[in-house]
Amino acid sequence: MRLVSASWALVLLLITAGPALAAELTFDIKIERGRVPDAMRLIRVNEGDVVKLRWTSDQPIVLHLHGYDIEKRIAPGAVTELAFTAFATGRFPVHVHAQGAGGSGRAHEEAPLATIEVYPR
Ligand SMILES: [Cu+2]
Repeated sequence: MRLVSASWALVLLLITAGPALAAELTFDIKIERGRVPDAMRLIRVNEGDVVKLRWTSDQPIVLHLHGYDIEKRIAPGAVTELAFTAFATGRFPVHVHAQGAGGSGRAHEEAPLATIEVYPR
């Protein structure tokens, strides 16, 4: 009588070297008079990264991250975090939405405040 060798199981053992570990990335972004410093206008991350955008602004402003469709109201004097997992690749503009009457305004014709680029892993 022979036992079915367990070695077959070992032969079939797959070592799944998964994709490189996703990073957790934090960006501090300062808005002054509705603008972001040039050095912070393009934010590059990789697919799967956990991205935390920590905004401050000298005036009240509503931001909209397109694609991920996240809207955040930024009040002066406090840090507002906009966090997301970068599951979708591509270029995603951050727009300023008009405040007050009408809710989400149509500010999309203007250049984006910043752009998030998510690269495939
Ligand atoms: Cu928008």
